[in-house]
Amino acid sequence: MSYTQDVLAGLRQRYQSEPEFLQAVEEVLLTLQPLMDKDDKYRKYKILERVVEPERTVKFRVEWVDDKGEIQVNRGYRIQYNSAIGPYKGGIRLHPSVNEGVLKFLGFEQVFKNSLTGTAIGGAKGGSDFDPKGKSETEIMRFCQAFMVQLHRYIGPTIDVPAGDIGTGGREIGYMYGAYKRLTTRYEGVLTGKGLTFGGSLARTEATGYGLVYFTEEMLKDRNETLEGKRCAVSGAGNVAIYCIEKLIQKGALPVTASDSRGSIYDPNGIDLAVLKQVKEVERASLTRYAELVPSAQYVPVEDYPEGKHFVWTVPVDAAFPCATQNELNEADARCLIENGCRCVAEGANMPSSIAAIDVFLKSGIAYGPAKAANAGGVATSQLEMEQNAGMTSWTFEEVDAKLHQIMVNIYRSVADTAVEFGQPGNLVLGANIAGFRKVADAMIAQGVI
Ligand code: NDP
Ligand code: 2IT
Repeated sequence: MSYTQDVLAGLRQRYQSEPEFLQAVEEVLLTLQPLMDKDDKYRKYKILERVVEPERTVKFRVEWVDDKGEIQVNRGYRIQYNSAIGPYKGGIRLHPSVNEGVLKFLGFEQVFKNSLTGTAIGGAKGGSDFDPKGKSETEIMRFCQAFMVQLHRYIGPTIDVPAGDIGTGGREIGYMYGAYKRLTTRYEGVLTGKGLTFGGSLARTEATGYGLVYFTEEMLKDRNETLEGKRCAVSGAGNVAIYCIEKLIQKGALPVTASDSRGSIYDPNGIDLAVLKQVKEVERASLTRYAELVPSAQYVPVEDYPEGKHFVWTVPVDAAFPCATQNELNEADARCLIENGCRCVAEGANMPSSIAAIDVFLKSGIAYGPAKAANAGGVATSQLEMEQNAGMTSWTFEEVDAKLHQIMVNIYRSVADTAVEFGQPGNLVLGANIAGFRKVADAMIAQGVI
């Protein structure tokens, strides 16, 4: 059995109850074999066995009091996955589906994504099964404070720097930052995605979506194409989706869909960004509200999705941008996209495509940008926020955006070149995994068995 298969077999036995984690590891390990074949040192130093295990997992109880005076209990986590190339860095997810396996998949991906940014940040992920939906402003605040009562002991600007993810945006980061400061009496860059009046970076809000589109432009450039005039399907209606849509519009493309957990909207005239922002960022309402405000939009509730498919991937488009959550694009969705003429898929969400869907994309020869490369602009700009905090300075929007753009160009180049180096030009999955892994693995070897 090959080294990668051998390690995978062991993991499948040990972590049967963590399907998302096994899926993320399988996707990475299967593409690493050519590197293992080239250099035996990774096997000699047992790098795969080591890199799949988090350096440390912190689990804690989060207790808080709701508006009715009732005590609520949630489970909190921080998975400090790998610090070989820098302090732990990664978001905090607040969603009822959060468990240790989900956060392990996210942390594992984060290690290689952060490596690809070309900056010195290790990988981590955290979160809680707290459901922000239907909670009042004061309940959100009390939860964030209670979460930080535990988390503050384990983080710091050179130790571990959390940020946002699903359910954690600027509001939640603000409350967590306030709690950290009160508990530690330290004013320091311990979180990213902060408000602009207390150390946040301009363009961090936009960064993941903008970076995704910059990456897509590079993929298309290599095929002598641009985004101009392209019809695009986008899923999600949160931070990543909104700023992906914004940048697509700026580039002359026509995003025609968005979705949330209850349904999707399709507007053949193009999504009205101002209305989408009003509904999602200001009113925090469902997309049914968007359909009320924009008569040309069709609203399709989840119950009416075609059997086994996600509605947005059934709309004929030139390019698709999954920006909601993991496993939101399956094999049938992938086939449907391609049959309808889609020639480009770039992932804003983490692990949105199933392994079978990825296979369909790779075999079809379309431009396919995997998450850990395509959505790395968010964490890369978080690192720029850390840099500004450390230098006690702040840069203009244009400066940060220009650095983000250059980082995405560099990521594309290194991923595409690595695919060529290993004899599989255009396979950006292999390129991203090998390029991300190699730097971390070599740093681990250099630092010894610790
Ligand atoms: P948000 O919470 O801002 O938005 C998430 C969106 O996805 C919402 O529209 C939400 O719908 C929808 N969604 C979430 N879970 C599900 C689900 N289980 N089924 C259907 N729809 C769902 O999160 P972000 O935009 O920040 O994150 C989106 C994705 O991008 C995630 O995979 C995240 O890990 C990834 N990502 C985020 C980065 C960041 O900087 N924020 C950076 C890189 C990747 P509803 O409103 O109904 O809940
Ligand atoms: O998945 C991700 O890259 C994020 N949620 C952003 C992490 C960060 O530290 O900015």
